[in-house]
Order: sequence, then structure tokens, then C-alpha cells
Amino acid sequence: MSQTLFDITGKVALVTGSTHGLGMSMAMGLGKAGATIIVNGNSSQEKIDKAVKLYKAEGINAVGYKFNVAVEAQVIESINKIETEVGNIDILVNNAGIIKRTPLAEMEVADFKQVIDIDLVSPFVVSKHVIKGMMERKAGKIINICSMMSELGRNTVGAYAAAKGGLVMLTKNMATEWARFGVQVNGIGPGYFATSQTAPIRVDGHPFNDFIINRTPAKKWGDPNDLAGAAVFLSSKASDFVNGHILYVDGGILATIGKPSNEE
Ligand code: GCO
Repeated sequence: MSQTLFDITGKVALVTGSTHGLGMSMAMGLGKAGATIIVNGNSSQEKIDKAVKLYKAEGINAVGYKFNVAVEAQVIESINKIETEVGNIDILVNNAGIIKRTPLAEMEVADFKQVIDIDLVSPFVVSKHVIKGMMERKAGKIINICSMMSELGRNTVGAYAAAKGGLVMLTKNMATEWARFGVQVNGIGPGYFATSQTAPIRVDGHPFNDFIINRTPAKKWGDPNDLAGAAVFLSSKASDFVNGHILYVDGGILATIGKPSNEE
């Protein structure tokens, strides 16, 4: 029994934004658990091809598709191509996202809207065009990648927090509407991880780097590989009765109010 509980062999997993960073780490975990990975990015075909080679070097069956999750026409066309050329999408990880660090009072409205569009509207758009097949097959897994900013505010990331906070409720509403079709919709909320997105605030000696180390009970930045287990759990039979849950993988940040920097 346990040997099949986390086995996703033969499943097709679309992970948006999976050419690098946390998306790649989660997709690598899904691939090593047996899934075929649909690698997605919007920057360049060269970057996608390079990422596909990295997956294949790990023995993972991977196929790359370049499309912008914020453009519905591209989403529709690409999902149709994926389901024709590779197979029905069994697992969708809505990971693609951006962040703009600007104080709200100084933020351009267009910039605010772009963050909302990519980080909140796009997971809805991609899910809307994947859920039709999942409903017909009465099975599917959707994982929305949330954030510490789904629960906590921080200076300069107000648009991102608004999007990621909204993504929690979108996840719960997707679960509310789609669980009856045998589809489980949940979220993963990463804490602070060592990625390109956090590189600017992770420099040794940067005040934020010291702050995060002190604020995290595990006293370290997360390793992107720490997310693979959560992704496999929420993509496998092991989570067939889990709906609308946000699984925070944060080293304990949300468990504590924190402590003075001079306290052990
Ligand atoms: C920031 C960071 C965070 C992390 C992550 C935390 O500027 O505070 O980029 O947003 O990337 O989202 O969960």
C-alpha cells in the first residue's frame, strides 16, 4: 500500500515557471516520483530547452512548452497542444509569478495590476482551462504556490501580498467547487528560500538576511529541495482527502511571533 501512496508514475504534471527556482525544484521532485513533467516558461525557448535537458539528465521524462500564463489565448493553445502531444494534465502546479518591491504609496497602478495579473489571475486562467478535462475524468490535483505573504505583510511587497493572500482564498474556492469532481486543490506556502527571487535580499550582511535567519526557528534559508516532498504529497494518492489546505513549508516562521535578536 505505502509503495503506491506517493507514486505518481504515469501522471502528467504541468508546472508553470519550471525552468528555474522553486518551480524547477518542485517539478524535479514530481519527476523523480514518476511524473512526466511539462516544463513551462515565458522567457526564451533556449531557456526552456536548457531546463528540459536538466530534467532528462535526472532520468525524468520532460517536454517543454513556452507560453505566457497571463495570456489566455496562449494558455488555451498550449494546454490543447500538451494534451494532444503528451497526455491529459493530471497535476497542475501554478507556480509562475513575479514580485515587485516598491512601497505602496510610490507604486505605479500598472505595476500593481501586473503583479495581481500574473500572481493571482493567471492561476485562475490556467486552472480554468485544465479543470474541464479533470472534471470529465473525475480526477486531478491542483497546487497553487502561495507565500509567507499570504499570511503576513512586509514593507514594499504589498501587491505581491495582495495577490498571494487572494490566492489562498482562490485555492479554497476552487476546492469548494471542484472537490465533488474528485479534484483536490491545495496550496504550498514556501517560507524564505535561497532562489534568484530572494538573492537581492539574501546577501551576507544584508539586514534582511540577518532578520530572516533570526525570524526563522530553523535558523536558515530554505533549500528549494525542501519543497519536493510537499509537492509529491499534494500530487499523490496520499492527499486524496485533502482539500483547500495551504501547506506552509517555512522552517517555522508562521509558528512564532519571533524573538529579540539578543535572545537565544
Ligand atoms: C520578499 C521575498 C518573499 C519570498 C516568499 C516568501 O521580498 O519578502 O521575495 O516574497 O520570495 O514569497 O514566502
